[in-house]
Amino acid sequence: KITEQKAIEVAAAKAKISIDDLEKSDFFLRKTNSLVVSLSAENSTGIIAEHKRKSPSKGIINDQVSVENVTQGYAIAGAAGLSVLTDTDFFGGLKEDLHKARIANPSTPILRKDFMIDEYQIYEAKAWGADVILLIAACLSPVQIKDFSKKAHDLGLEVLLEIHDQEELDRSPLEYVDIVGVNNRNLKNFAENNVNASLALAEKIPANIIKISESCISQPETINLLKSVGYKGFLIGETFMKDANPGTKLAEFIA
Ligand code: IGP
Repeated sequence: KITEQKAIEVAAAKAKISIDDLEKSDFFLRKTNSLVVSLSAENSTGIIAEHKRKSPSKGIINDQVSVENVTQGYAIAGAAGLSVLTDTDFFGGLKEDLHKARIANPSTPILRKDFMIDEYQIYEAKAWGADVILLIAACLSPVQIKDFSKKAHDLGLEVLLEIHDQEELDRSPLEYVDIVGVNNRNLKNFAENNVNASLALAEKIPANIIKISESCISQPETINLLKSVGYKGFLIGETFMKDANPGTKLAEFIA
C-alpha cells in the first residue's frame, strides 16, 4: 500500500536528517510564493502544471526531459503554479526534482506532490523548496488534516486538501486549508476518465475556499466548463508530460 511504503521512507529520512538540520538548510528561510494569490489574479491561466515521469496507472509517461526544462517551459508558457512529484516508488519522483524546480523557478508557486503522512515531511517540503503541500483526505484522519495544515501555516506554507467525494469533504476540518482540490481520478481504482467528480462537488465546497480540479483534463473546453461552475485552478500532468516538449504543449493548450 502507498501509505505503508511512505511510512518506511519517512522513518529512513528521519533517521538520516533531523528537523533541526532541515531548518538550517538554504531554502528553509526563504519567503514562499503564494499559490492562492497566483490563482486569484485577474489574468491567471489557473493552470498548475505537473512534472510526472510515471504513474501507477500509466507506467512511464516521459523520462526523457529534464525537470528544469519542463518546469521552466511551463512557467514561461503561463502556468499559475507548478506541481512536482517527490514520491519515488509509485511516481518516480525525487526530492532533487523539487530542489531543481525551485532553483529554475524562484518566483513561481510550487506544490510538493507526495503522500504526506507525517509532520516531518512538511519540514522537508519547506527545506526542499516547496510553497504548498498536498494533504490527501483519503490517507488522513480529521485530526491529522487539522494538525498538518496548521503546521504548514506555521512554517509559511499553503495547504491544498485533496478530496474525491462528499464524505471526504464532510469529515475534513478546513480551518487551515487554503485550497480544496477535487481529484477526478479515484485513487482506489484509477477508473474515471472524466471530470464528473469536480462537477458534482462544485457547489458543496465552501465559497470562501479556492477550488481546483485535478487529473483527467485533456481538452481546453473542459477548463471552460470547470470555470463556469467556479473552479479557479486546474492541475494537469499527463496531457502535457506525454508531449516531447511539455511547455509547448501547455502554450498550445491555452492559446
Ligand atoms: C495530475 P493528470 O491526469 O493530469 O496526469 O493528473 C494530478 O492531478 C495527479 O498526478 C494527482 C496525483 C495525486 C498524483 C492528483 N492527485 C496524488 C499523486 C498523488
